[in-house]
Amino acid sequence: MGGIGSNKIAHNPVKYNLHHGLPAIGTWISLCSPASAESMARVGWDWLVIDVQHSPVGFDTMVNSFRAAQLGGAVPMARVPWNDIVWMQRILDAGALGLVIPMVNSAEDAEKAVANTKYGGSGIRSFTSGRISSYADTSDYGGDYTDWANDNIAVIPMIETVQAVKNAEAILSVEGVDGCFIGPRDLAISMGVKPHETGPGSEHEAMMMSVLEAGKKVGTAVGKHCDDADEVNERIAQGFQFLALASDAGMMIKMATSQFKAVRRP
Ligand code: 3PY
Ligand code: MG
Repeated sequence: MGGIGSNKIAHNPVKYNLHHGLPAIGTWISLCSPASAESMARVGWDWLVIDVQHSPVGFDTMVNSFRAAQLGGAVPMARVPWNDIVWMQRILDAGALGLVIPMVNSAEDAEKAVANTKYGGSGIRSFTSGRISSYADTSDYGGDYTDWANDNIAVIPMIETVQAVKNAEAILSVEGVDGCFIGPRDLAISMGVKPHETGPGSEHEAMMMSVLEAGKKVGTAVGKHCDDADEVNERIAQGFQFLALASDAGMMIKMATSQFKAVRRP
């Protein structure tokens, strides 16, 4: 058993961090490019989320992006399009070691997200020896993959509506939820506030902090999407753990824009 790129993955380091009070920091892959995933992974992020909800990524490209992330040493994860067994099962069989599930608004939604991800018991995932099972156990027909998957695949519901914030403690108390991820923009939309009405001192910020408090109370990790490294550092200090720093597309455009503006034409 070894690291994320080896033949046998000992354990999922993202899940380990979330359960041991440590941060797990990554970025979003929205460019629909395995080359981007591979290069980003080699930067050193703990994980990469392939955004299957909001990028136009195709299924084959998503699978190759998982491979590329793993090759570069980052835990391959996906934001699934919806809390839906059809999508979640296929994306797990394709090799995601963690799922970020949008718009989880209640404990019932969270229970469904967990069930969609797990085998046996209250789980409804169906088995085949997919590509990732051989990284858990190389014996015939998946070996102990089902137990390994139940133990190691991270389940991270998104809290991104007013209703979800109100239900945060219940959502974060559901067995099998490894952490939550706040979607600040959808939360703002749900609150009916504009971007300039968010930030320090705002009701929007207070809502996000109340989710963090709920997480601390029940002992479940909380995360959020951040704009830049300064925010990631600030959020770590506050106690957030699962932190996304922007996206490959966002960082490319930001850097390209600043470089383009810096060029002096004769
Ligand atoms: C949001 O801000 O709504 C998000 O989903 C960020 O990932
Ligand atoms: Mg969102």
